[in-house]
Amino acid sequence: MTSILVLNGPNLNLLGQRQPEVYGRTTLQDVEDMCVASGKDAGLDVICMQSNHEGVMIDAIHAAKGTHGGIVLNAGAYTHTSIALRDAIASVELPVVEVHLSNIHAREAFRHHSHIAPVALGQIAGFGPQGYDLAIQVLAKHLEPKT
Ligand code: DHK
Repeated sequence: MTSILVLNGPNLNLLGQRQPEVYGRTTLQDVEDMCVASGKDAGLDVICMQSNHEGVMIDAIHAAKGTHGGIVLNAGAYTHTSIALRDAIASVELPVVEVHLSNIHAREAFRHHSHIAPVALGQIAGFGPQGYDLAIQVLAKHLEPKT
């Protein structure tokens, strides 16, 4: 079965406790369990990982090449700052769906720009944890063998 990586970045380990009015009350464990279940429905094995460290995330993206068919990525604040993460995604040439729980375009101006978006298949923002489910469905469709 094809596998995909669901990679969450800095501060997302605090989901459920962190600014619940912005990020909701769902914990990261809940999100990851939901991703595994969505993957199963879509015929994908889902491997979840979270890191607060940019370099660890870059290593995970490199390691995904040859291991996973694609990546669902919530890079947290690195979305807005990290050219290194963008370069890692461009280097591995894997389909990446960018996810944000909150609608980054309706928040502070510094959150409106994403370094990830130009190298991603697309971006899903503002739908809370459901965004991960949508991203997995998009990736599953994208990874379907073309006949
Ligand atoms: C999560 C973060 O940690 C923020 O830094 C981003 C994103 C938005 C989210 O909505 O999931 O700006």
